[in-house]
Amino acid sequence: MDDGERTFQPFEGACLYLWPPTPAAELAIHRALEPEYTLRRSSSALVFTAGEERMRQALERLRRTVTGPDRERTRALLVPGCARIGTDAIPLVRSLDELLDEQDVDSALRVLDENRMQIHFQPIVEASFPARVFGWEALLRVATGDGRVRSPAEVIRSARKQGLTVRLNLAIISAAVAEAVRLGLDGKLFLNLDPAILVESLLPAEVMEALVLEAGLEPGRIVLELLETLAAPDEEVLKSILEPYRRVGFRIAIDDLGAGHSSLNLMHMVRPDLVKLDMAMVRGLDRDRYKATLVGQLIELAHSLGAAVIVEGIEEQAELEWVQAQRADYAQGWLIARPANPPARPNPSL
Ligand code: G
Ligand code: MN
Repeated sequence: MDDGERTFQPFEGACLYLWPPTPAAELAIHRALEPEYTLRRSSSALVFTAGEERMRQALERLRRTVTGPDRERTRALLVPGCARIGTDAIPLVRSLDELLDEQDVDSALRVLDENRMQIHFQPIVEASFPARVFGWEALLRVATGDGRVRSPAEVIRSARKQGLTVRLNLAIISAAVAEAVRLGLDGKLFLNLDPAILVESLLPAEVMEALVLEAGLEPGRIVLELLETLAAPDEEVLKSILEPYRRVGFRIAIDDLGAGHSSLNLMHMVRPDLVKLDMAMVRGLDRDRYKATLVGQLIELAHSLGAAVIVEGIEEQAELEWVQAQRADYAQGWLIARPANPPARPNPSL
């Protein structure tokens, strides 16, 4: 990935070389860029020259209109400063698909290299004493560079595509742990992990343990949130994957329970210490008897299996009251506090 650096140095002007594999792909590229942008033809390539802003717009048009095999099979080379192409350019030629990914603001590689990750924290409180903090969920936010902050979904997707899931997760966890220590946060620290990391054993328990200890945190304070999109292998395999993390003291939570299809199945495979009920389950349940019954039963079910229940996404007083009445253990949501850094303490009027 060393050569990646060169491609997104800020450039004054650049030349984009494209080698479409077929006349149809060539046509798609012409359609994407013309008439606003003019394409030249060099001996074998289509060439487009522009300043930084115009190049960004052109890439955006290509991103929107050139799709599928045309995008994967077109070779592309971006030459900052339009220097003459020599043999040193060979390793920089990639598919148009990869080039568009790399140049995207949400490219995981760019976000990492440009240090645009921020960690926000949202308190998880005791349901019946919302002023009492049980722990904090670390949430990744990405600075766009123009002062705004975005949710990380695109960056996470991009990391998967660019093969950077481990690097991104490691960076998030390290930053979250360091930031929690710097801010002197109390209670548990909830970390969202890409399920693939665990299933493929890409960040072994020993590595995570060392990382946490070196930052100055007790592993017993860490809760790993697993998404139910966990591509669950069979039960025995999953148990043996999770075992080492439990042995070093991490707790396991199932995140977003009720948002997908496999939740109950996952529940029995993971035997979580905590479950987080998805906000879709919670929204408006004080006005919907059917939903209320379902959630009430889920809370009871979790309890009888020995898991504590966190209800997520609480936005209204009535939702919190309902959740208290159902004896959920913990609560999280905008009503209590929004994710922020510096973190916001729970709303004292609850
Ligand atoms: O998948 P997971 O549950 O980890 O996602 C948590 C996301 O939900 C975060 O991005 C957080 O900002 C958001 N969030 C937290 N509390 C609330 C809430 O009360 N309402 C809504 N709509 N979103 C919330
Ligand atoms: Mn979560």
